[in-house]
Amino acid sequence: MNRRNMLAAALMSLCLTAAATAQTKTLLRISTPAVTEDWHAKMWTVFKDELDKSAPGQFDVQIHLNGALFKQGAESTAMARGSLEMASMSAQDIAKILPEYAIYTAGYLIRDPAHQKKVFNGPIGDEMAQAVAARMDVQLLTVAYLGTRQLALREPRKVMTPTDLKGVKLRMPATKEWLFLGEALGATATPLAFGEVYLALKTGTIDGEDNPLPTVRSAKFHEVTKQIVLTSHLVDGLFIAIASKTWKGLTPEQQTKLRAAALAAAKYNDDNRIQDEAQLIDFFRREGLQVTTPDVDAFRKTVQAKYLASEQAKSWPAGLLDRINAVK
Ligand code: KDO
Repeated sequence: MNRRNMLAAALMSLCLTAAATAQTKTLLRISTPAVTEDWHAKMWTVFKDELDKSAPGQFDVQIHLNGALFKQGAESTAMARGSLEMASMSAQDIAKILPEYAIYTAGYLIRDPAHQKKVFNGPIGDEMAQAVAARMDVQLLTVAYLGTRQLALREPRKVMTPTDLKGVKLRMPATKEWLFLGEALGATATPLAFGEVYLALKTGTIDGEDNPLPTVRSAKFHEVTKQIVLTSHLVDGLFIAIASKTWKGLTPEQQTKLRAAALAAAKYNDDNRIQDEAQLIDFFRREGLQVTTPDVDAFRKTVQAKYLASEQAKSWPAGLLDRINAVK
């Protein structure tokens, strides 16, 4: 064999080895509407790094941000159909298929991040995870704190109680549970995908939007809003989820490692978001926004009353509300 042939043969065997390795790796495509700078986008890199360390060469983790692979809300169907392996799912995504769990979309239900962790990473959360696995073909691995949702308005106004939001076109994500929340707050809820919010605020198609403060900053909504109203109406969470088909194809050891990587990712997200939420009010004020505190008790009372009187409350599992409230 001359030198050139030897080189070609070496190259060929390298390619074959690479192809064989790629084939044996489990593909994990991840899709999220989150923007690059948001903690719940960055947490996926933590997930990937953890898995590459604990199970080297076993997984091919591909992260797709900005809703580039699947649009917001389409992830769970994509996972069930086998065209996506992982995503973060909201309670609203779950409620589309399991209306009884719309309870978790209710304003002023979860009290704070610690309450959220205890509810979802304990027996109450396990019940929902079992129902999700059975009916949606998706395994929920853990909850990640998305943050406490506040209002961001294009033009400043005095907002003390829900009545002050009358006529305000408040963008909400496009499902009926989200729209219900916007209306319960007293506003006119307007459905729009997350990726379209910045432009809609800029052009005035909407008067405001609701999101946790870290997202307001990472999606740069503060550039196109003048006031933040600290309603704290939803302690929001996302569930790190994997398609059941993928999950069942893993060895128990791989499942343990994958769950550990998901927990590490959630912890990274939670720690950073909680720290950010404590600091961002000053940041927004420095950026020239008004940050105001309404009568949160008035908002809580009105919103809770609307949920309790709603049609959806009739399908909440008996006793679940009390059990959630009793978690300390
Ligand atoms: C949003 O569209 O406002 C929302 O905050 C809803 C969440 O459930 C989640 O989809 C989130 O967007 C995206 O991950 C983008 O941050």
